[in-house]
Amino acid sequence: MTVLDIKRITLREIHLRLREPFRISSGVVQDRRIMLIEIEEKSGAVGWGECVAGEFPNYTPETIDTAWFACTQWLIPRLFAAGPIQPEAVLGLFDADIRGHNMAKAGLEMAIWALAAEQDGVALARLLGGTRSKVATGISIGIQRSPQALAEKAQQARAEGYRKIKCKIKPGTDLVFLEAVRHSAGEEIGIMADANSAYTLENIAQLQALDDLGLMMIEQPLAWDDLREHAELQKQLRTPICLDESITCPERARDMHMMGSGRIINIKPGRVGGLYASLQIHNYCREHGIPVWCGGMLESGIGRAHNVALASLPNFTLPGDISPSARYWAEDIVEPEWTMENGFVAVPNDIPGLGVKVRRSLVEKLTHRAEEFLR
Ligand code: OSB
Ligand code: MG
Repeated sequence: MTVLDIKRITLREIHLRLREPFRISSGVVQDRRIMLIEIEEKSGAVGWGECVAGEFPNYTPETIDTAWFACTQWLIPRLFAAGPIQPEAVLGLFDADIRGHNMAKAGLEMAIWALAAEQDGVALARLLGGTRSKVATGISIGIQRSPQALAEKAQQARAEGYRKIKCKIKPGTDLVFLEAVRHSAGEEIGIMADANSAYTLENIAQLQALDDLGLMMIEQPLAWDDLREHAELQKQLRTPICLDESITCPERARDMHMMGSGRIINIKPGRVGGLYASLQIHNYCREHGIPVWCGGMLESGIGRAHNVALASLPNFTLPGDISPSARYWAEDIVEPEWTMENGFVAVPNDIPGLGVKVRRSLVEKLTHRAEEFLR
């Protein structure tokens, strides 16, 4: 693998307004504050990454502000001190005595992967070992005002071709809401729920009541950092548990398997420290018969490019949260925008790097702060 000699890193914060507010059990977002990372090699080649941390620590402890701080204070200085580096080695470099801050680490690491693909003249998907030419797409629908409102959204998603419908739930907006979705979307399409840690073991009857809906899975019902109680719950639930928040590194994926805390993993590269850790989790799950799918964090077209590349790997056997650009943005920052056909997003296997061009002038226009680092 190519060794990269990094000369310049630029951090940018852009603001992108979602077409509609997105509500999960722990909070709501309308204006995304997104940190972009641009890395330039000695050769002049450039790679882009996106840090998926949100404005508030309601999903994991990180925020865009903690990530910015981690990048400027610890991670970029460490990268510059290390000299020429390969993408596979970046997370190891970062993890030595710098705990956590996975989304900050991932933003930089993923930009370096994109840079490596650019430098090698290969598609990022190919560089990662992707084998698909298109990836199946699911929609993630935020918590709605009423079961009817949710059912309408689900019905519309099915008509648009989505291959999976994920509904955000919390106690009080669960069973009746999901029943409405089942009725409006029909029996053929896979439906699942994502609780973002809104339940405890006290709610076990409420969760068992969902078993009869035949959901594909229920995502992260219990605490964001828990494995033990999820194992308790899985024993008493027919619906497979899929872990999201709890899987922060390959070791936690192994723990989930060993403890029986869940049967499916949602891999988000930002949450696990980047693409190298994502590959490790993917490989472990493949060896142990655990299906995985690629999660989303309301990314711009840059983060989406990384997710599409990752989801093209063979054990991503379930549809990912990889909606086309227009689902979230009036105007995306890449061209061409990401589109979906028949429920699939095409993998740009024949284009070197990310497979999309960053619209620099639009990025400049959306920028609220920027900081440049020269080596
Ligand atoms: O739990 O998967 C989640 C968005 C923000 C925070 C957490 C989650 C989500 C999503 C978005 O579900 C899915 C997408 O990007 O399409
Ligand atoms: Mg989730």
